[in-house]
Amino acid sequence: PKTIYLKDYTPAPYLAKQVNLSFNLLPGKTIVTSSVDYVKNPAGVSSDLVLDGEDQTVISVALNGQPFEDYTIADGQMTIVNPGHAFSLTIVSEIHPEANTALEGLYQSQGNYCTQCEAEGFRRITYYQDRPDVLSVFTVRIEADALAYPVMLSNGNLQEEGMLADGRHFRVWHDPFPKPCYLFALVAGDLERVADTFTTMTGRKVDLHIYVRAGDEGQCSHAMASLKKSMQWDEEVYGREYQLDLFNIVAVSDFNMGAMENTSLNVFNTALVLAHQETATDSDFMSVEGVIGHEYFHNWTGNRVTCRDWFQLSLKEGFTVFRDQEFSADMNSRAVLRIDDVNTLRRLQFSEDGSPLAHAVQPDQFIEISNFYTKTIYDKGAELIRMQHTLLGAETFRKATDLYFDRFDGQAVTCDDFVQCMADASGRDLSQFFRWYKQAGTPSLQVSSHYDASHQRYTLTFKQSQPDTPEQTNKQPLHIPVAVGLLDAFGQELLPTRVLEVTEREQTFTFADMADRPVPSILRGFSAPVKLETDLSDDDLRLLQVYDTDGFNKWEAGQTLALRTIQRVMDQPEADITQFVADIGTLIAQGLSGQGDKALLARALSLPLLGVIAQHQAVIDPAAIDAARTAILIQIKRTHKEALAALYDLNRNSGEFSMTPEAMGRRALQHAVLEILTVTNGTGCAARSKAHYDAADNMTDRVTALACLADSDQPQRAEVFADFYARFKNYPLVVDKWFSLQAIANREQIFEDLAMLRNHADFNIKNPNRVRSLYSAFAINNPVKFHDPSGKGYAFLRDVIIELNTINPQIAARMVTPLREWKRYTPALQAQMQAALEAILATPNLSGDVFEIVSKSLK
Ligand code: DPP
Ligand code: ZN
Repeated sequence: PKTIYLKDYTPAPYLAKQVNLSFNLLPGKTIVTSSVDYVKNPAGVSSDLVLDGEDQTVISVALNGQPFEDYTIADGQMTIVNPGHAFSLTIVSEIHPEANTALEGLYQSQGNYCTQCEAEGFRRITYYQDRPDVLSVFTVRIEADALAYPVMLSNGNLQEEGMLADGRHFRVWHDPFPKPCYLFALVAGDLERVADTFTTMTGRKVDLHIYVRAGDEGQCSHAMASLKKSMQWDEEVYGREYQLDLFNIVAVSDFNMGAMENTSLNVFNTALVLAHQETATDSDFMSVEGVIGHEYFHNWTGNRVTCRDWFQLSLKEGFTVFRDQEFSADMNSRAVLRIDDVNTLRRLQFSEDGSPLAHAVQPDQFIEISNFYTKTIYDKGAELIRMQHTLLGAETFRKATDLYFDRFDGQAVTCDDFVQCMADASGRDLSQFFRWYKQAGTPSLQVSSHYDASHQRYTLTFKQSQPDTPEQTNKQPLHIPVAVGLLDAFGQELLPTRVLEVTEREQTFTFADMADRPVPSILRGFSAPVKLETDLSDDDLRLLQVYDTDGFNKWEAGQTLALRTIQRVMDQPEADITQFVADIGTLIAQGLSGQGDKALLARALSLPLLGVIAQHQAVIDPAAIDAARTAILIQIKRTHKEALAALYDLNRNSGEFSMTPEAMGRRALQHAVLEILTVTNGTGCAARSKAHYDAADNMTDRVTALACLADSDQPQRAEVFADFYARFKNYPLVVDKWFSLQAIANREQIFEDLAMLRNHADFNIKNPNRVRSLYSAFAINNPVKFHDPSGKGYAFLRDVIIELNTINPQIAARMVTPLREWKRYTPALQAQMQAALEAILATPNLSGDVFEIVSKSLK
C-alpha cells in the first residue's frame, strides 16, 4: 500500500466540462457508459490523463467518437498520454453491484440499488479523475425494470422519463451545479415515499421526499420535521438558502457510515432516519435530528464549497459537525448537548489522540482516506471551529462565514482558506491558531491560582504543553481561548464569563480589586479541547457544582470530584468517601424538591464512564477501574436507597408519551437512578428493572430496563430479553439493540453469550449495523470483558476483523479501533492485544484499509 502526502498535491491535469453517465441496471450485471468532455487544466503540471478505476471490466473506449485503444491500465489507473487540449472520452464498463459487499461504489441493499462514493467509491463505477477538486455538471440516465425498480433517482432535477420495451423504463436527472464525483448518487428500487414541502427565505417552494422500505413510512415524521428545522436554521443563523427545487433522502439498511450528503440526494443509514417512540430511544431521536441537520448543512459546507483534496476533510466535516452541534443546542438544552459531546470527545477523540493513530486535523499523509473519517477530523475539527467562533464572537464569525461562502462558492478549497476568511473578517492574526490544525495530540493546560490579599489581586497562571505524537515532536505553543468566570465564597458571580487568550507556554492573568479570594470557573463550556489540570480544592469544586452559572462547568466540577474519589478508592479500597457520597445525597435531595433541570441532574448523578476514567490513568487496568467505580455506586445506593427510590417514584411516567426536553429529562433521570438502584444485581434489582420494563410505553424505558438487567443472573433477565426479541424481531434496528444490550453484559457467561449471538439466525456479517451491534458494542462498551485477562475478548474481535477483511475492508479497519491503545494497558493485557494485532497483520491478502490501521497501531 502506498502513502499519499499533502506536500505532493498538484492540480488535476484535465478539467471535466460535463459528465454524462448512463446506467443500464440488468440482472447479474450493470453496464455503465460515461461520456466526459475534458479540457486541459491551465494550472495542471502534466499532460497525461490519468483516470482512477477499480473492480470493473472495460468494454470499450472512444475518443471524440472514434474507437480508441491507445490507453494503458495498471494499478487501478487508466492512462492516456497527451490526449490533446479538448476532447470527449467515452468509456463503457461492466460492474457487479449485486456482488459488492464492500458497500463502496454501486451496490445493493435488500435488493435496491444505491451508491456510496465518498471518499473514493466513484472509481468503482467508472474510470474518472476521482478527486474532489475536479468539479463537473452531471447528467445521469438510469434504465431498469419498471416493476422491480419503480423509483430511480440521481442528483438534481428530473429532466426526462419514459417507458421502454420489455417492461423497462428510464429517467434522466440533471444537476446544474458543478460537483466533485464523491457527491454523485444513484438509487433505484422499490421504495415508498413520504412527502412534504419547505418554502425558502426567498419564497421558493422545495419538495422534500423521504424514501423508505414499505412499512417504514410511519417512522419518518421526526426526520422530516428535523429536515425542515435544519433548512430554516441554516437560513436564520448562516443566511444559507437551498438552491434546488427538490431534496431527497433515501434510507438504506446496509451502509458503512451514518449518512451521506450527496447533492439533493442524501443516502442515510436507516438508523439515522427511522424514529418512532415504540422503536427508537430518546437518544436515537436526538441522533436523527443531529444527522439530518449535519447532512443538510453539508449542502453549503462541503458541497457548494468543497475540499481541494482529502487532507482538507475537516474543512467540511469539522465545520459541519460544529453546525450540527449548534443546531441541536438551539433546538434542545445547550448545556446537556455540550456535556454529551464533550463526554464523547474525551472518551473517543482524546483516546485517539493518545494512541499510535494520533493525527492532525489537517493530516500530512495517509494510505487509505477512508481510515481518516475519525473523531479527530470530525469532533476535534469541530472544536477548532468552535474556538474560532469563541475568539471572534458570534457576529464577526458570521461575517467571516459570509465571506467564506462568498469567496469560495463553487470552488474546492483548503482549511487554510477557511482560517484566512476568519482572519480577514476579524482583522486578527490567526497564524498561531493554525497550529491547532497541524499539531496532533491533546494539549495539557495546567492552571495555578494565587490570591494576594494585601494587593487584593488574584492571578491565574496557565502552563500549556503538547505531547509528542507519531512523527511529531517539539511542538509549538497553541493559541487557546479559555473562558473564565469568578465566583465569591458564597457562590455569587463576581465576574461574568470572559475569554482569556493563552498564547505563551506560560502566562499569567491578573484580576484586580478582589476583596476576597474568588473561586474561578475555568474553561467554561469547554472552550478548548485540552486536558485541564487545576489546583482547585474539593471545596472549591463543591461550590462550583452548586452555584456555577455555566451549566457545563457545574457538571464538570462534579465529575472532577468523582474522578478524584475514584482515584482515591483505586489507591486505597478502604478510603473514606463519605463526603462524596453525602454530596450525591444533596443532589438527590435537590431532585426530590423538584428543583433544577432533570436532564442535567441525570448527568450529575452519573459517574464518569470507564473510558473517561481511563484517560486519567497512567496504566489502564479496566477491571480495577470498574471495581472502584462499582464500589462507590454500591455505597451511594446503600446510603441513599430510600431517597433514590423516592426520586425514581417522583419521576414515574404519568400520562401521555411526549418528546419534550422535559419528558426526555425525566426519563434520563429515572434511568440514572435505576442504574444506581440496580448496581448490586440482586433479586430486588431484577424485580425493579422488570417492573420498569413492564410499565414502559416507549423504547427509551425498555432499553433502560434491559441495560439494568444486562449484568444480572436473575431469571427476569432471560424473560425480559425474550419478550423484547419476540415483540421486535421484525424491526432490524431494534434487533440491533437486542444484540448490543447482551454484548455489553459484564457477567461470567459473556463469552458463551457472544458465541450464541454470533451464531444467531439474525446475525449477518454483511450488514454493518448488525456487525457493530455485536462487535463494537462489546469491544467499546464492555471494557471489562473485552479486556478479560483470558484474552478471549481480543480473540473474538480479531477473528471478525480477519473475516471482514475480504468482505468489507472499511468496516474491518474500523473494528481495529479498540486495540489501537494497547500500549496504555497493563503488561499482561498489552501482550495479548499486541498478539491479536500481529495475528491480523499476518493475514494473507490484507486490505490496505486494515493494513494501515494495524501497522500504525503496532509502531
Ligand atoms: N460525509 C459523510 C458525513 O460525514 C461521511 N459519512 O456526513
Ligand atoms: Zn459530514
